[in-house]
Amino acid sequence: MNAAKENLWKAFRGLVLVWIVGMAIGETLIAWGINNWPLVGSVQARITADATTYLMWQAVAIYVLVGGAIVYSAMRFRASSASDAVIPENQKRTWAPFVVTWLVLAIGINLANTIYPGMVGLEQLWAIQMDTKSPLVVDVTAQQWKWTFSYPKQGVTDVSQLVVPEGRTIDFVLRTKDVMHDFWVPAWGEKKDVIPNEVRHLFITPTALGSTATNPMLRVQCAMICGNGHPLMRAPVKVVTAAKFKTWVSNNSF
Ligand SMILES: [Cu+2]
Repeated sequence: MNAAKENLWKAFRGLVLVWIVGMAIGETLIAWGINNWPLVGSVQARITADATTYLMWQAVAIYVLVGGAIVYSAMRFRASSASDAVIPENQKRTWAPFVVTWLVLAIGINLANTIYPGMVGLEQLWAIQMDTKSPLVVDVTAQQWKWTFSYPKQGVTDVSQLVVPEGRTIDFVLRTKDVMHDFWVPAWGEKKDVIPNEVRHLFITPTALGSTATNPMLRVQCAMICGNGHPLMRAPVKVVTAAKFKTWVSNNSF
């Protein structure tokens, strides 16, 4: 092997080492972040959290590779004097195999991500919606700057607290009296814009018991700037057992 090739191998091994060390640090941080995820409180949130996690693992690997190559090259191939600054002939040409590999990899990764978690995840979310035989219907009315909830089948109307049972899919029927708002319970993973003159649906299957008092991730929060009172446009949430929900419906208290 000639000296130039030898040097290239050395550089390549160095970069691989940088990548491994960078990955170890980055992926450890990600793992720590996942263990401290605020609250995954619905079937749907599990799906979106898994997708986010998968993309984060991947993003760290690519970021460390690209960032590592730049920093590593800048240090290893630094010109130490003015005479060294003459660019060698072979560095003025594009190395076709590299460009082709890079393009194919980039296209491949993007395509793969479109399929998983993209299409697979959407399919899972839609399947829950399609498979639900008798969802609990909750009418949600947004207005500047408050939320009101009604349960048409239970005969509960205009309550300011959202009470839902655990483990049952809920069909939130979203309407607004004025401007655009956005229905969002952070722990449930999904959110949906509420648009004037439209009736929109969001299907959620809560899996975590709790309330706003014990975990602020369980609250309704408007997620679309809608005027002065927007940051305070929230409503308390209570996720209870099916039995407790029944009691609440008949007594309007627990
Ligand atoms: Cu708002």
